[in-house]
Amino acid sequence: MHITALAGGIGGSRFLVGLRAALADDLPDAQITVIGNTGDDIWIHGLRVCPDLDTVMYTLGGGISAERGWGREDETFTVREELAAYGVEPTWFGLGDRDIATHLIRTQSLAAGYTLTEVTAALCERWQPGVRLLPMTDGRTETHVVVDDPTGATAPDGTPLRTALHFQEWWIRYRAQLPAHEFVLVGADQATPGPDVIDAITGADVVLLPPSNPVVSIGTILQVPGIADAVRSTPAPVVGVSPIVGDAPVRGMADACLRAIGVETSATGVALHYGARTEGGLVDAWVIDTVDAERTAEIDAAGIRCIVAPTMMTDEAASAALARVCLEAARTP
Ligand code: FO1
Repeated sequence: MHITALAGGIGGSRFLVGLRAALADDLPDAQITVIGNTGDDIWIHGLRVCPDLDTVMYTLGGGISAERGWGREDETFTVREELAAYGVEPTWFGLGDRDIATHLIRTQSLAAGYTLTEVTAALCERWQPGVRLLPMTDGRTETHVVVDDPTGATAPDGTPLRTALHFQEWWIRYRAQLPAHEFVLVGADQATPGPDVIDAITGADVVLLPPSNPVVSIGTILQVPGIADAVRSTPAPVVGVSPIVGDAPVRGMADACLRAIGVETSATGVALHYGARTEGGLVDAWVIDTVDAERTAEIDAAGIRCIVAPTMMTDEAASAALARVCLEAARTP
């Protein structure tokens, strides 16, 4: 059985840990392919950093910092401190000493002509995540966020000037507190899906949309030409999990992202944003948390089969239970 999941960073990785555990018990021969978001990728001090790929790899490989949800456990930041002592920017990016080894290998391998898909597979040889991790594209793409200029600069008529920040600067330096006017995936129009990405979606037995950020993680993956159409057309059932519980994201700042694209921050808002596959959208079924149970009828009315279940992934068992709910939803037409 082949299961393919589009995943971003921390929320997606937690779900994947549960999916892997559920399948190990229920379907030990099942294979999981993860299509990872590369819109967060950034050049930092000459190193190519791929936050969402690394979060999936480290989390499933057992090397993640449980406290932060990103980067390596037992991490130190000596190089970062030394760079700051030289006055080298950016100082706001938490570049960890252990993490640098990953970025050095990736940067050197890319410079030698290997693709990001090949480099990711090579890095996963060490971490053995138990899934095949595919970058959404091998092309260079970066999510940039259009905001009012943080310096307060204005045009002669007094209107605020707008500037585009790399997503990481908006997310880390400004904690997503600068209202985003627009998210732009730079390079999207030239991007092509990584090798095996489309096959992994159209050839899957189940396609899952974990509770990653629907705008800058899942949404970014869907912007690579061909991927959204593959999800719309795959013969496999497509099951998504709401990243919003109550009227707030479980973690991160998905609400800041949803507001920017005019989507209501609710389990219903995101479901309608993805749309029902029977209406040309992306999902057949949508798992919402028990606190949102009263939204079932409005989601069903949109042509999306709504399933109510606990979606807070407080530990691996909870994540596995959620994954089982998704797999069950995929089995029942
Ligand atoms: N997130 C932060 O909030 N602060 C950081 O300094 C930071 C550094 C960092 C370094 C490597 C990496 O792989 C991830 C890192 N993240 C940091 C998380 C990252 O910004 C997010 O995980 C994703 O880009 C959004 O999901």
